[in-house]
Amino acid sequence: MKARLYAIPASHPSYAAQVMLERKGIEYSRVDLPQWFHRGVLRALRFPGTTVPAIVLDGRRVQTTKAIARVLDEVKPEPRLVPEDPDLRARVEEIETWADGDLQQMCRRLIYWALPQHKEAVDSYLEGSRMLMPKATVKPLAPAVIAILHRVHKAYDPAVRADLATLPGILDRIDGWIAAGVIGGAEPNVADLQVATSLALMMTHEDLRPFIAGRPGGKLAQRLTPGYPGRMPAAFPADWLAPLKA
Ligand SMILES: N[C@@H](CCC(=O)N[C@@H](CS)C(=O)NCC(=O)O)C(=O)O
Repeated sequence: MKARLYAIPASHPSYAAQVMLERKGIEYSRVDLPQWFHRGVLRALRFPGTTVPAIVLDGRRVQTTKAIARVLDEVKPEPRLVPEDPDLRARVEEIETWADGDLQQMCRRLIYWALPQHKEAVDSYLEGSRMLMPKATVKPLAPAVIAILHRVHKAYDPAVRADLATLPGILDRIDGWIAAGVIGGAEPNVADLQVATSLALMMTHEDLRPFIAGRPGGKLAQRLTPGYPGRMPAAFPADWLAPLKA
């Protein structure tokens, strides 16, 4: 069994799919596509959707973190990504759905709010990527792509300020799920991977790392996502960070 993973550098769901393949022991190669141009490439590769992660597994095309996890459980049941126990499964899938949607998107807003102020940080997010095109051809396009994604993700001041205000409550909930044993076990499930990769991306913000890294959720993210790329210098206004300091 052999897989090819199509990703975008530093994409949190792409990293989740990568860890899934690694945990399953499935041989894979990773190809990083440049943001925005990835759509044409995915179309050319005959993927129906426009997002990464996207994998080709023995000729089968699968897109989205959720669908990839289920196909991997089907072709290689152990270790399980989606728990078999119905009660645990229900709780894990509820967290997975929230993280796949709201939490992933919050991370995108935070990054695309900060990147326009620190365009030089792009280099750090490309570290370790295996780009389809040479980095030298991708980097000059970064400012234009960042401007587009800032608008696409509506990474505007009120939304980002509200995100930072809700972050302490989100971190408390994550720590509660770890304490309850729903996530944070020895073998990660789909909720672990969704949550951990989002927290890993959040911790690339110099502003946010001190509030996350020492907590159970932050420790889980560091355990599951070693070497997650990216460093975002301090960017958020002090009063936006006040809820985290409280
Ligand atoms: N929740 C989905 C969404 C994936 C997603 O939106 N990925 C982003 C990268 S982090 C992407 O492909 N963006 C490009 C686009 O929307 O065209 C998943 O986990 O598969």
